[in-house]
This record gives sequence, C-alpha cells and structure tokens, in this order.
Amino acid sequence: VFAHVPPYPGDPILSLMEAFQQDARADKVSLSIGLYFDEQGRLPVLDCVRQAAQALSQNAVPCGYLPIEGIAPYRQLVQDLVFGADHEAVRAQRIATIQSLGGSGALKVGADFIKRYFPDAEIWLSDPTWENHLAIFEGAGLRTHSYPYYDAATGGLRFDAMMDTLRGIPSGSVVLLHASCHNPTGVDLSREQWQQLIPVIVERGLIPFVDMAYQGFGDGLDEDAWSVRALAEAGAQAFVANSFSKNFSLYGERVGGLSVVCNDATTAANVLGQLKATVRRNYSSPPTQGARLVQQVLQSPELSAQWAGELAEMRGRIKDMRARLHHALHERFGERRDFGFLLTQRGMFSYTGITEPQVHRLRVEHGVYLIRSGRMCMSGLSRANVQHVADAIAHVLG
Ligand code: PLP
Ligand code: TYF
Repeated sequence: VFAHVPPYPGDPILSLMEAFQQDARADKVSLSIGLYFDEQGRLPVLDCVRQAAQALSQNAVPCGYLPIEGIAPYRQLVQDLVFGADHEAVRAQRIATIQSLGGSGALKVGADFIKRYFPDAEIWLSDPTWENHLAIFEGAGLRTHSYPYYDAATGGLRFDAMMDTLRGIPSGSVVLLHASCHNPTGVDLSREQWQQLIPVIVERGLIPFVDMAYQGFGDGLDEDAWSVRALAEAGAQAFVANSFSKNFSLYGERVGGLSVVCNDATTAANVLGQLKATVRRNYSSPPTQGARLVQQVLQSPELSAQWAGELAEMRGRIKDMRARLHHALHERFGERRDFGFLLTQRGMFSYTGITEPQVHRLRVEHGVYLIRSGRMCMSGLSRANVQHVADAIAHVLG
C-alpha cells in the first residue's frame, strides 16, 4: 500500500544538528540551526519564564480546550506588543489576531486563508528566504516567486532591483517581508528604505505578509516592529506572523500570533471569524501552556520589564559576538578581505559568502558547522570559541 511513499531526506538544518550531536570533537562549534544559545552554549530558560511557570503551577487550572482563536487576553497582549498599545489600528480594533503555533503556524494559517479568499493571488518571497517559507506557501497551494534581495557582491541589499520588481508585479500580489533580522542573510531594509517601499505597497494594492520571528533581536522590541507599525499606519492591509520561539526561548511550546490588519473593525471581525474557520479545519484549537506563560509575563509590568532586560542581554551578546568575530577575522585577513558585513547585518544570522565546498571543509577539518548556503548563526559563537572559528575560517578561505 505504501510502496510508492519515498523516504524523507530530512530537513537539512535539523539533519546537520544531529550530525553535530554525533561529533565527538571537544572543540566543535554549531553555527547552523537558528536557536539562541547563551555563552555556555545552552538554550536559556529565561528567568521571567521560570517565574511565570512557578506562578502558574501554584494555581493549577484545568486544561480544557482553548477557544479556536486562542486566549483572549493573550491575543490582546500580542497586538499590543507587535503594534504598540497606542497604535491607531489597535485602538480602532481593526486588527484580527489569533494565537498561533509559533511563527510557522501563523504562516500556515495565513497561507490557507489567502488561498481561500484570494485564490488567484501569488506570493513573492525575498531571494533568498527561509526555506520553509517556500514549503509552507507552496504546500497551501500558492504559486511562489522571488524578488531580488541579497547582494552577494556587497553583503547588502539589492534595494533598487527589489523596488523595480515590486513595482512591476500584479496588484493584489502577496509580498512576504521580514520585519527585521532577515533569515538567512541578516540584511534588513533601513527605515528610509521602508519609507520608500511602503507607499509602493499601498498605492499598488499589494498585500504584505510580514514575518517577525526575531522581535527584539535586532535593535529592540519597538524598533524591530517599526516596519509593521509603519505599514499599518500607512493603511496597508497586512498579515503579520509573530513568534515567541526565540525571544522567549520557548521553541517547543509552539507559541506565536497571526494578525491581519484590516480597514475597519467590522471587516476585522469577519476576518477573525474566517481565521477561526481556517484553524478549525486545520488543528481545531491551539495548545495552552506556552500562551499562558507568555500571557503571565506580558500582563505583569515587573515580569515584562524583566523580559525586556533578558532579551536585551541576548541581543547584546549577539552584537558582541559579531564584533569579536569581525575583530578576529580582521586580524587574520587585514585589508585582504572585508568582513564589515558582520557588523552591519543584524540579528541571529549572517550570510558569510563562504562557499559550499568551504562549508564542507569547515565541518570536516575544523568541526565548525555552518549550513550549506554559508549562513552562520551568530549565537553559536562564544568568547571561548570565537578565535577557533576565526582560525578555521582563515584556514579554509586561505
Ligand atoms: N520565520 C522565520 C524567518 C524563521 O526563521 C522561523 C524559525 O526559525 C520561523 C518563521 C518559525 O518560527 P517558529 O519556531 O516560531 O515556528
Ligand atoms: O532557520 C533556522 O535555522 C530555524 C530553525 O524545520 C529551524 O528556522 C530549522 C528547521 C526547522 C524548524 C526550525
């Protein structure tokens, strides 16, 4: 019966993680999977989350089904965090927000909703983008295209080419944008560039789908959401997927949100209803614990402040690692090769320009794991291993 079912080759990033775990070398370094690791190479348990969990455990509540759309106060807290509590669109109640299974679940529900209500819409993704974007949107039956984004020559953005493409695609097209901390390149639009892009989106009737998986890892919680807020303010009708996997270090809880910015509250209510219908025929209702933890933190001024502090520490550590790696590479290469992109790219990732054969040599000869594309996850670096990584890179780049 199942003879025609082919073996699954595995997710390349997760497979690499397994290979890393099998590697017996003491000085191995994982710079592949996009998780935040602390200076000791561990996934942190945030103290605010620990306190939230303690508070919840003292007050055990039954684990019934949540509403299809998730916990109401949690959904409001998500809106406040993503858009800002004082944002006109929040006050006007013209945003429909549901609790989602991480950022991935938000993308999937958004994709299914688009397929049903905009059956002819096609989606445009940055070149390159997170590989699962392609899988999720194609899996939902949408045609995908790419717009120019990363400039390999400079380690920056092909902004003019991106704008030219977006000026030429059909009105009603969906455009996937990364709010900040672009995965996989680390290259973001500047505010000035967003200010040029947003009117094009609004005037041409494009539908932005903003993926915000790293809020707080670039410049700050509000700063990283600036693009989302500016889009909503400019009157764009937009999808926004946000994730708490990274910024709460709650990967396995699968907690996030999907928000749809509409023109008015009546439309938002209808959209919310159809998002519920989309969830209902998908997984029926979301899980409880992750959202309860996040709610517990965000509804408390003390725990929220603590969270912001812990997030600032993670962000600061990543920036410090960028600076240390840049410094160590500069010492090795001098003016022969410019690694300035490490300092201008933001968030968890950098596209290093290291080629696939060089990535292979880094792994085999030095136990330094990058993914095939040359993407490096900066949070795998630490004060203890950054010199080893720089030496390894110097060795394979020659
Ligand atoms: N979007 C981007 C750009 C990501 O990098 C990730 C995860 O790494 C996600 C979405 C999905 O995050 P989650 O684990 O919350 O599903
Ligand atoms: O880009 C990354 O590394 C993260 C982690 O199926 C990840 O997105 C990788 C694969 C996957 C889920 C998450």
